[in-house]
Amino acid sequence: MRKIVLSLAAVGALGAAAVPALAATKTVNVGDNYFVKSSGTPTVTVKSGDRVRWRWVGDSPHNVVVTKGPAKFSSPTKTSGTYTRKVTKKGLYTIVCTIHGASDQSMKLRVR
Ligand SMILES: [Cu+2]
Repeated sequence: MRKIVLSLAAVGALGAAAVPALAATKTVNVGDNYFVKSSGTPTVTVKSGDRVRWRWVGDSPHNVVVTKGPAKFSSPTKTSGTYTRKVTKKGLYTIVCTIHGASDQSMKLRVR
Protein backbone atom coordinates (compact mmCIF):
# COMPACT_ATOMS: atom_id res chain seq x y z
CA MET A 1 0.00 0.00 0.00
CA ARG A 2 2.80 2.39 0.88
CA LYS A 3 4.40 1.75 -2.52
CA ILE A 4 1.17 2.59 -4.34
CA VAL A 5 0.81 5.89 -2.49
CA LEU A 6 4.39 6.85 -3.33
CA SER A 7 3.86 6.00 -7.02
CA LEU A 8 0.75 8.14 -7.21
CA ALA A 9 2.64 11.03 -5.59
CA ALA A 10 5.40 10.67 -8.20
CA VAL A 11 2.88 10.76 -11.07
CA GLY A 12 1.28 13.85 -9.56
CA ALA A 13 4.64 15.63 -9.35
CA LEU A 14 5.45 14.82 -12.98
CA GLY A 15 2.04 16.09 -14.11
CA ALA A 16 2.52 19.39 -12.29
CA ALA A 17 5.99 19.83 -13.76
CA ALA A 18 4.70 19.25 -17.30
CA VAL A 19 2.21 22.14 -17.24
CA PRO A 20 4.64 25.12 -17.29
CA ALA A 21 6.76 23.35 -19.91
CA LEU A 22 3.89 23.69 -22.42
CA ALA A 23 4.28 27.47 -22.60
CA ALA A 24 7.41 28.44 -24.48
CA THR A 25 9.32 31.66 -24.96
CA LYS A 26 10.32 32.59 -28.50
CA THR A 27 13.13 35.11 -28.90
CA VAL A 28 13.01 37.53 -31.85
CA ASN A 29 16.04 39.68 -32.64
CA VAL A 30 15.44 43.38 -33.22
CA GLY A 31 18.32 44.47 -35.42
CA ASP A 32 19.14 47.66 -37.25
CA ASN A 33 16.10 47.92 -39.47
CA TYR A 34 14.99 44.31 -39.34
CA PHE A 35 13.28 41.69 -37.23
CA VAL A 36 14.72 38.14 -37.02
CA LYS A 37 16.99 38.37 -40.09
CA SER A 38 18.42 41.16 -42.19
CA SER A 39 16.06 40.88 -45.20
CA GLY A 40 12.44 40.18 -45.99
CA THR A 41 9.36 40.05 -43.77
CA PRO A 42 9.72 37.02 -41.52
CA THR A 43 6.81 35.11 -40.04
CA VAL A 44 7.25 33.83 -36.49
CA THR A 45 4.76 31.20 -35.30
CA VAL A 46 3.98 30.52 -31.64
CA LYS A 47 1.18 28.89 -29.66
CA SER A 48 -1.45 30.74 -27.68
CA GLY A 49 -0.06 31.24 -24.17
CA ASP A 50 3.55 31.45 -25.32
CA ARG A 51 5.77 34.44 -24.66
CA VAL A 52 7.55 36.36 -27.37
CA ARG A 53 10.73 38.09 -26.29
CA TRP A 54 12.10 40.78 -28.59
CA ARG A 55 15.80 41.34 -28.03
CA TRP A 56 17.54 44.47 -29.28
CA VAL A 57 20.80 43.54 -30.97
CA GLY A 58 21.59 46.65 -33.05
CA ASP A 59 22.70 50.19 -32.24
CA SER A 60 19.80 52.33 -33.51
CA PRO A 61 16.52 52.94 -31.66
CA HIS A 62 13.62 50.65 -32.57
CA ASN A 63 10.21 49.68 -31.25
CA VAL A 64 7.75 46.81 -31.61
CA VAL A 65 4.25 47.95 -32.56
CA VAL A 66 1.26 45.87 -33.66
CA THR A 67 -0.41 47.73 -36.54
CA LYS A 68 -2.88 44.96 -37.43
CA GLY A 69 -4.07 41.91 -35.54
CA PRO A 70 -6.42 40.44 -32.93
CA ALA A 71 -4.69 42.32 -30.09
CA LYS A 72 -2.70 45.53 -30.03
CA PHE A 73 0.47 46.07 -28.05
CA SER A 74 3.60 48.14 -28.34
CA SER A 75 7.00 48.40 -26.75
CA PRO A 76 8.82 51.59 -25.83
CA THR A 77 11.46 52.79 -28.28
CA LYS A 78 14.75 51.33 -27.10
CA THR A 79 18.33 50.69 -28.21
CA SER A 80 19.05 47.67 -26.00
CA GLY A 81 17.42 45.17 -23.69
CA THR A 82 14.28 43.16 -24.27
CA TYR A 83 10.49 43.43 -24.44
CA THR A 84 8.44 40.36 -23.57
CA ARG A 85 4.77 39.84 -24.29
CA LYS A 86 2.55 36.85 -23.53
CA VAL A 87 0.29 36.28 -26.53
CA THR A 88 -3.08 34.61 -26.12
CA LYS A 89 -5.36 35.83 -28.95
CA LYS A 90 -5.00 33.61 -31.98
CA GLY A 91 -4.49 35.04 -35.42
CA LEU A 92 -2.03 36.89 -37.60
CA TYR A 93 -0.34 40.03 -36.32
CA THR A 94 1.51 42.60 -38.40
CA ILE A 95 4.30 44.16 -36.35
CA VAL A 96 6.43 47.10 -37.40
CA CYS A 97 9.06 49.41 -36.01
CA THR A 98 7.38 52.80 -36.38
CA ILE A 99 10.76 54.58 -36.45
CA HIS A 100 11.80 52.83 -39.66
CA GLY A 101 8.40 52.03 -41.13
CA ALA A 102 6.57 48.98 -42.46
CA SER A 103 8.52 48.75 -45.72
CA ASP A 104 11.86 48.76 -43.91
CA GLN A 105 11.25 46.86 -40.68
CA SER A 106 8.26 44.58 -40.27
CA MET A 107 7.35 41.04 -39.34
CA LYS A 108 4.33 38.77 -39.02
CA LEU A 109 3.48 36.92 -35.84
CA ARG A 110 1.15 33.96 -36.14
CA VAL A 111 -0.46 32.76 -32.90
CA ARG A 112 -2.15 29.40 -33.25
CU1 LIG B 1 13.53 50.38 -36.31
